[in-house]
Amino acid sequence: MTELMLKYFRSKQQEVQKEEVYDSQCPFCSMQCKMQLIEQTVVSRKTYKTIGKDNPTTGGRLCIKGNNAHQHALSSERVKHPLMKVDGEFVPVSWREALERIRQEFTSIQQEDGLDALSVYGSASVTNEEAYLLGKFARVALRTRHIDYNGRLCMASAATGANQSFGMDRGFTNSLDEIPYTRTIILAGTNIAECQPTILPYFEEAKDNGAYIIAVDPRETATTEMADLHLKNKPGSDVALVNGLLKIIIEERLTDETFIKERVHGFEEVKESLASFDLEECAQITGVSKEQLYQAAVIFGQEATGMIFTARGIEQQTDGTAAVRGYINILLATGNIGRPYSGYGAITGQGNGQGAREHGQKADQLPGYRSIENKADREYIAGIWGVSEEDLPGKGVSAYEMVERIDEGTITGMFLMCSNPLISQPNANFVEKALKKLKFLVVADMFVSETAKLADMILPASSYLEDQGTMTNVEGRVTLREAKRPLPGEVRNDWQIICDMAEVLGKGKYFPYRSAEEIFEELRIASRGGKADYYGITYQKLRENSGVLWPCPDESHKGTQRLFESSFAHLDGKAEMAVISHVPEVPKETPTDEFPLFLTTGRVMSQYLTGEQTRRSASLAARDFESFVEIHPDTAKKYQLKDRALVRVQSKRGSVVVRSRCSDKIRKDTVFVPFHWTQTQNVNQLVANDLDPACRMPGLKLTAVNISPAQD
Ligand SMILES: Nc1nc2c(c(=O)[nH]1)N[C@H]1C(S)=C(S)[C@@H](COP(=O)(O)OP(=O)(O)OC[C@H]3O[C@@H](n4cnc5c(=O)[nH]c(N)nc54)[C@H](O)[C@@H]3O)O[C@H]1N2
Ligand SMILES: Nc1nc2c(c(=O)[nH]1)N[C@H]1C(S)=C(S)[C@@H](COP(=O)(O)OP(=O)(O)OC[C@H]3O[C@@H](n4cnc5c(=O)[nH]c(N)nc54)[C@H](O)[C@@H]3O)O[C@H]1N2
Ligand code: SF4
Ligand SMILES: [Mo]
Repeated sequence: MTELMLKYFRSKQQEVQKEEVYDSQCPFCSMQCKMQLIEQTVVSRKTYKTIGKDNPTTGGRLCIKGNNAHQHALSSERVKHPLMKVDGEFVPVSWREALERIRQEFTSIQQEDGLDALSVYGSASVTNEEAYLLGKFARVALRTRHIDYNGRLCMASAATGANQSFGMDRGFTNSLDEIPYTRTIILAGTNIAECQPTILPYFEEAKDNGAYIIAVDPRETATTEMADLHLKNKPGSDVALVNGLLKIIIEERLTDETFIKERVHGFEEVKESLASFDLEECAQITGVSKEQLYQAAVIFGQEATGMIFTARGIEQQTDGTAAVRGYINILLATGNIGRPYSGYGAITGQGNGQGAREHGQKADQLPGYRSIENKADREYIAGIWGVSEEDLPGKGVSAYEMVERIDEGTITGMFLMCSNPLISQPNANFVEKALKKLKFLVVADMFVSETAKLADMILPASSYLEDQGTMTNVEGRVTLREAKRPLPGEVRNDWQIICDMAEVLGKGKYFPYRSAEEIFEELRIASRGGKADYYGITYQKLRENSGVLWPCPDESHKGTQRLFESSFAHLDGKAEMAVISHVPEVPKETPTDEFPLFLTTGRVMSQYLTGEQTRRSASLAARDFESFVEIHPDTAKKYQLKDRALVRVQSKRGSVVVRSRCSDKIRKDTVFVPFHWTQTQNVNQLVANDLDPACRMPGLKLTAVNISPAQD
């Protein structure tokens, strides 16, 4: 730095009259990068900057979304008062008025339509404390069976698959720091380069150390570019693909017989089921040549260690659970699990995608990954909550099925926290029609989201800078998000909003908490002895160790780096291989004359989910300010479409108009549209509502469509 520059910076520093530093974690993806917001006051103007902070998972790295996260949190569009809809317009009201109205409406709905007529729709972007409390609120304060959350659209198949195969579901079986030392990696339906950018150095290091990377994706992405071999398969063909790979591994005698004998059930049945599966047929279904299938299978089977990572590309399918189980089959058959540098990872999506699926927000679940249908589990949790077991409701229905119940008229009221289903649910036109039928919809959000516009009441919720609590990141590490920035206006923390609603409903004695930490202390006990055991974790321990990997059963326990080293979580300690069929139970949409192309959906780096947050950040919005359709140039030509022109993409259910981006990186039979935009660009108007029978997740990644130049 020159003398002149130094002088300039010194004088700049002197101008800073005040500096506040707020510790937090990124509000976006599952990496949960630790960060600091630096707020400087210069003369009377405030400036803001976000910087990364060192931690074991991301080492201080941030991606572009994290760098700009404060922009939406500080946006003038934040909802700062409760808003009540009066004659179609939102008017600010006091918390007292808002809560009293909620009491009246919820009480009358339950009197008229029954306890189960009220529903709760939660999120995996809230803290563990809030996810836990929302489950308790539904069962104890409302006494409804109907609670589910946005994770049903996200990770339900990964969770179900892991539970069925291993007996337990922590997304990553190994900590991230093992990745650099593995010999082979399969990345199936994941775009980590855009969706979890700060994870990349682990994979780059593996590559530098000589690992062979195989990617499975219908598109070339920044992630597949890293791969040595890219299987550019047809959308929705992953079950056939994994069956083909496993057949080759078995035929080439690359299985680990000792491991199979000692630790696995079901191998013989799987082997038998694959005997009649023809690899020519596999190549035809998947669109991947037999040579490439052999190359992938033999390299993965031969190497001493291997890891498989899956994400929404293979999971958001009506046979997503089967695909997850198929990839796990490969690991079990090759003995690549429970050992150093070998294991499975379902790459979590939302900030608390892992923790929020463990503590009772799911329709069939109680805290600590307990089951609402198991008598002993019910008794244990009822005891902690101070209610009787008989008073706990039973299992409810999944997120999309709740919308169907609303349409049928059996659910008539809803409390929705931290989600935007109008944009994120499939079959969006139906979802809108259904939500409009609700007698009373309460939405807790930071903004007037597309869904909040339909609400009768909006409650102003806090941002990541203002809401302390724990989040469980991609590797299963429980982390403490500090959040000291004062709440703006009348904004309240989500946990406080839940407690306030319980209070007016006459159930305040069950919700006496004064801080997130007090809730966590109860969660610890509620999870004790469960599969997701957090009992040994305290806020102090999280601060001292920068996070703890669960399970952590007692205070002297250091947390669990690697799962399944000596046994799996099923009762007899063995893992279960699964016979899976490439003919799904729920038929997939296949291209027809009328709708000849596959549509798949996903993400871009600068936008996050339904875009409510990132579209309010000037720096991020500027990068991608509108949706698009990625399309092969030959396909564009065939349908008389120009590059960068407006295109109508249409399915049986609706249509969107988006701009074409011609690229030979995508298959000729497939188009790709991201789902971050609303209204005429909301791609979920096109997507089918078929659900995976095992986990009730919609097949968001596969729709049959046609394309044409937009008229205007
Ligand atoms: N920038 C950004 N990052 C995010 C998010 C975001 O919205 N934006 N969201 C977060 C959340 S909640 C989640 S769940 C994760 C999602 O993370 P990912 O699952 O990695 O993201 P997607 O783009 O949905 O899908 C991944 C890839 O699957 C491919 N794919 C589509 N169909 C198929 C198929 O049939 N088979 C195979 N093998 N692949 C297919 C797509 O081409 C895409 O490249 O990202 C998290 N991180
Ligand atoms: N076609 C298609 N559809 C998809 C997907 C896909 O790949 N393709 N992916 C699916 C996936 S993986 C997911 S995770 C879902 C996500 O779907 P959603 O949950 O609907 O998406 P978000 O945009 O995260 O919505 C969060 C809302 O909560 C608000 N919010 C943010 N933080 C807070 C907070 O701390 N408290 C409160 N009260 N509110 C807050 C935001 O302003 C926003 O309105 O979408 C799914 N839908
Ligand atoms: S979006 Fe994900 S990778 Fe990017 S800074 Fe936030 S947590 Fe980290
Ligand atoms: Mo997600």
